[in-house]
Order: sequence, then C-alpha cells, then structure tokens
Amino acid sequence: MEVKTSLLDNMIGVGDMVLLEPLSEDSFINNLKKRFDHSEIYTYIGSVVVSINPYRPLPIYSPEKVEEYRNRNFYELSPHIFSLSDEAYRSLRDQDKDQCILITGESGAGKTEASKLVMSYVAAVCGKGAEVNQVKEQLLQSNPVLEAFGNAKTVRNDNSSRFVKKMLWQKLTPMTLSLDLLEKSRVVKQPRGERNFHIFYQILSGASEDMLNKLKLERDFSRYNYLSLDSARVNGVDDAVNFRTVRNAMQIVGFMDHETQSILEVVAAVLKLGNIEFKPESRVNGLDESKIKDKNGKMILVFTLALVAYYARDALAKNLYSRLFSWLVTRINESIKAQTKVRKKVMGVLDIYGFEIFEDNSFEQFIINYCNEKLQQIFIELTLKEEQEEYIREDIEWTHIEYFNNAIICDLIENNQTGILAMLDEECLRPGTVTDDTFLEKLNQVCATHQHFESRMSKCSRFLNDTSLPHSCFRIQHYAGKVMYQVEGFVDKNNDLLYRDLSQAMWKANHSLIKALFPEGNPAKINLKRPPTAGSQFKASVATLMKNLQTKNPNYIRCIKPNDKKAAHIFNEALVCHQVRYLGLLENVRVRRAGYAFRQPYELCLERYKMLCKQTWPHWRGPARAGVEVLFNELEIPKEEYSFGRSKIFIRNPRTLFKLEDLRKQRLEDLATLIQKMYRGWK
Ligand code: AD9
Ligand code: MG
Repeated sequence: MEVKTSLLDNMIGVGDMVLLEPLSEDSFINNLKKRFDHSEIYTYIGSVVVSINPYRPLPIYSPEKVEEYRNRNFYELSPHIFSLSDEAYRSLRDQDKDQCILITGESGAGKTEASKLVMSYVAAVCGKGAEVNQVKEQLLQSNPVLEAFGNAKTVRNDNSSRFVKKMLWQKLTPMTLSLDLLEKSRVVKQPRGERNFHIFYQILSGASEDMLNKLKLERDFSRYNYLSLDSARVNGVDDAVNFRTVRNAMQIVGFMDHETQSILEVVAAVLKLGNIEFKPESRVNGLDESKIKDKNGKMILVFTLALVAYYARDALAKNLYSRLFSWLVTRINESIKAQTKVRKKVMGVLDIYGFEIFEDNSFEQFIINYCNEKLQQIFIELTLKEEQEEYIREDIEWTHIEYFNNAIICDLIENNQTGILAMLDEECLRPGTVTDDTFLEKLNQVCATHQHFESRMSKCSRFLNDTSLPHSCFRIQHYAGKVMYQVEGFVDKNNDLLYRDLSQAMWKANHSLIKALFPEGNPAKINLKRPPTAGSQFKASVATLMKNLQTKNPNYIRCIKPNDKKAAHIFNEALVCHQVRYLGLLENVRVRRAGYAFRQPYELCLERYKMLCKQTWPHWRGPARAGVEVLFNELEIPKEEYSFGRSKIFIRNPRTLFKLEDLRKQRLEDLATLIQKMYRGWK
C-alpha cells in the first residue's frame, strides 16, 4: 500500500512529522506553518494528532468527510481528527481494547472543539437503531447544557471550560460520565475582563418577561453584584439565542419542564444571594448567627461578624451552584444510561481546562495547572518513557533520547509530606491564627531549595533580590512556563467552609431541588467530621482519573494555539515554538523515528498471519518466534523493516503492517470464494 502522497506533499508540508527531513525545531515549526497557511490544521507525529486552532469554521467536518475517513487505515488519507477517532473506535469495536482520547493544550487551543468533533464522529459511525439514536442525540445535546453551566468567558477564551469533562462510549452505545471539578469561585467573583458562567447572562438576556417575573429577576445585568460588568457582552455571542439552544437541549436530554424550572430557580437564587448586604448590626436569616471567638475566647468585633456573613453568603452561593452543576451531571447520566449492565469495553474522551497564565493567578489557576501537569505526566510516562524502556526490556538496539520529565513538578505540588497541597492542608487544619502569609512562610521553609519553586520570603532564597517577585507571591516553574501565584485567598479557598446551620437552612427549604442538594443539612444525619479540603478533594479526583487513564490505550490530540488574538490566519511563530517545546513534540518525533511503529507478542502475530504461509498454516509446531521468522522470510519483508525482541516482533513502518493486513484480507476473501464454490458443488 502506498502512503498517501498528501503525507509527503512538499507544497503543503509533510503530513507526518516522522517523515520530515531534516528534523529540527525550525523545520518542525516551518512545516506546521506551511500546512496552517494551506488550511491543513492537522499533522501527525506517528499516531499522535497535532491540531492548530484555525479560529474560523473549516469545511472539513461534513458527513461526506465522515464517510471518507470511515474504516480507512490511519495513514491512508490526509491527517485528520476523524482518522484518530476512527482508529480508536475501531480498536474498541474489533480488538476489545479500552481506549482513551487525551486532549491537551493551553487555554483556547481547541480542546473542547476537538472533543466535540471526536464525539460527533463516533456518533455518526457507531450503532444504529431508534433507541441508540436517541441516546446519541442526548449525549451530543448534553454539551450545550454543560457548557452553559460550566463554561465562561475568560481573557484567554470566550468559551473557556471551567470543569473537567469525560465522555464515555461503550461498544455501540454512548454513555456519559463527567467529573466536574468545577471552578466554583467564579460564581462570586470574576477576574478583570472575564465573566461569570454563561447561564447567568443567558437567562437574563433570553428569558421571557413572564419567566423573569416568575423568577423575580430583572433583565439588567448591572443589578447583580455577582455579574462583572466590564465584559458582560461578548463579541459574536448572542446570549438570548444561546438560552433557547440550551433550553431546547435540556428538553432533548430529558429534563422535564418542572425540573428545568427548578434549575433556573436555583440559578436565580444564586444571583440574588449576591445582592444580600450586611450592615454591621444586621441579623439576616441565620447568615450571621455563627458565633466566632478569638484566641482568648472573646467574641470577635461585630464588624468582623459582617465580614463573616459575607464570607458565609459567598460560600453558600458557591455551594448552591457547584452542587447544582454536579446534580445536572448526575441527572444527565441517568438520562443517557448505558443500555446494558454488563461491563463492556469503553472509549473515554477527556477534555480538561487548559494551562493558564494570567496577570493575577490564584488558587484556581494553581489547581488547573496542576491538572495539566498530571496529564503531561501521563503523556511522558506512556509515550516517551515507556516506549524507550520497552526497547531496553526487549533488548532492541536503542540510543536514549533526552526529554524533560515533569514528575518533579508534580511532586512539588502533590507529595504527601512536602508538597504544596499537603502544606496548605496542614496550615488549614492547624489550630491558632492561620493566614495566607503563614502558609507562604511554611512553603518557604519546606520548598525553598526546590528547583521549580521560587519565592523571596525565605532568608536562604535564591530570589531575595528578584524584585519581579512580590513578597506575597510564589512562583512555580511549570512544564509550560513560569507562573506567579498570588497567595491571597489560598487558605480560604482550600478550606471551602460552609457553616452547618446554612446546610441545615437549605435542607429545610421549601424547594425540593435545593433540599436535595444539601443532604448533610438533615439533622438526623449530622456528621461532625470536618469535610475534606478543596485541594485534597481535587488531588484525590485527579489521582482516580489518572489511574483510570493508565489502564486504557491512549490516543493523543495535542492542541496548539496559533496566536493570542483569537484571530484566524495568524501564525505567531514564537508562540507556537513555545508550545511545541513544552509539549515535548520534537522529542516525540525523535522517539518515534528511531523506534518502531508497531509491536506485537510473537504468539499473537503468528496466530493472525499464519494463514499467509504454507509452512505455518494451519499449525506451527515450534516456538512462536521461529514461526514469525519463517513467515516474514516467505513474505519477503525487508530485514531492516523489523527487529526481534525478547517476546515481541517490532515493525518499523506502519506500511508493513498495512501490507500484512491487506494480504490477510485477500486470503480470507479467497477462502470465502472457495467455500462458496465447494458449497455450490455439493448442491
Ligand atoms: V479552555 O482550556 O477550555 O479555556 P479550549 O477548550 O482548548 O480552551 P476551545 O475548544 O474552547 O479551546 O476553542 C476556543 C475557540 O477556538 C472556539 O470557541 C472556536 O471559536 C475556536 N476553535 C477551536 N477549534 C476549532 C476548529 N477546529 N475549527 C474552528 C475552532 N474553530
Ligand atoms: Mg475547553
């Protein structure tokens, strides 16, 4: 089989970086640029798809394209996200292997769009039938709902995901599961130039007068403290139209009218909570009833009590909203339940929030960037490290390729004793006066000498004279760049305390959804244990996610952002180069080039292809390795195309594999014709 010329076409650049000659950072970037200029946004590195955000609609996702890519070998057509989707889906269907599609890249690089393209491709090619079609439609329509509640405009992206989404498909039927990990602090405060979650603006813009009256809301954004005003309208976004789309999607997903009404009531309640004001002497709804004492047992000043009340109000708003979000996810999952209870193989598509560097970075960015570090770590473990280690294990000749392993940064954050999250927890649980500054002091004691940690507070700090680093900040040298975190708010956000009397008040509410969101408010179920901190919950969820990913066959989409202007046709080479570097793409090509595209244990290889050789068919009576040797000799596969490992055969080029597959297919067809002829003869 020929490699499609588009993979080698010089005019539009090389489709697979493995074939790029000569290979250097410059040639890599030039190739990406050449392709981008010709609207070729996808490029392969072996089986990895590199995708550059075009920031404009391209006519390459039509049903005809789906047909074109369906059931075709990965390298047959020009690079496309459909090709990877098809490959993953077919491996799931035919080889019964759990698959995961990992989509990485910084904020605005195109991860969410890519995840939707994968989902729509799989929806188009997977099982048919009225019931399956309905489930597929529900799964696809869950996207606008989740995005309305879980996405927001940020400085980097007008539709930025503020939660982690994982969609699952079983063999023929879709089912969803979404890990939320929502950035809930956004509900009460948004950074400059950013918005709250889309749904708030959508309701106010799109609801009828009647609905607004029922919800006791006013149309004017400026009436609500929780809605930032400086960027309330987003260019090219019609919140009113989107509200109709979301309501329609909610209907398709299976929300009853009364449920939708309840959901909107909770959203309205959150908005109105933000408008509650406290005067120093006020006593409102139990919000300021929590008695706070200072170290000496005296009541803290009334003025502080008002502050506490604001704190409690915001905690309640965040909890109401984030619990509503989790409830929505569970409710959607119920709708789109898999049709069978039998555990089948699954394909998961993971779309996370991308790496973020803002002017002011807080606990949220810290958490988001940690999640990105972990995903990069999986890529390194499975692609760069594991690949090279396998060659060594199998005694295949190999020259080691250097790469940066970010395990050291993950450790700085998550180490159980000395990690930043552990120290934050220790500080939050410690009796006595705890402030963000005491937390920073602690960090300085423990992390001062860590290569990826920078701060000025500690006396032994290497950064004492670095005036670009304020005293209230620490800096982490992440795999994707240096980020300076403002320590203010870390302790509060990690504590994430909701006073018990507030949970109880919510549980007593005359509103069945709100009641359901606060089960711990039931006095019969009082639990005196302190709830886990936000950081430790996040760490545990990420650990579960990573463990789960490691058991699946990974397929990678590496998204790149071509410019910071959210604009079409602009390819900023420096920006792209930075991403290519930190994503480790060049190392990826090097490992891939020096290596072998395909490997298989001798037994499996022999079993599959033994029909192609008289000596091995139908039974081979020697060691499997010798059988494969005989087979490959008879098929005259060039010696430089393969190597014998200890337990596996390693095939250098995918073309060799295609050739084997084609021969096998031909042989099966010949056999079928023969059997038919014999059958006719018998008749
Ligand atoms: V974040 O980490 O959630 O902040 P993402 O998810 O990486 O980020 P997203 O997919 O939301 O980025 O893409 C940002 C915008 O780029 C989209 O809203 C589209 O306007 C645009 N985009 C991305 N991919 C494509 C594409 N394949 N074709 C056309 C695209 N436009
Ligand atoms: Mg996204």
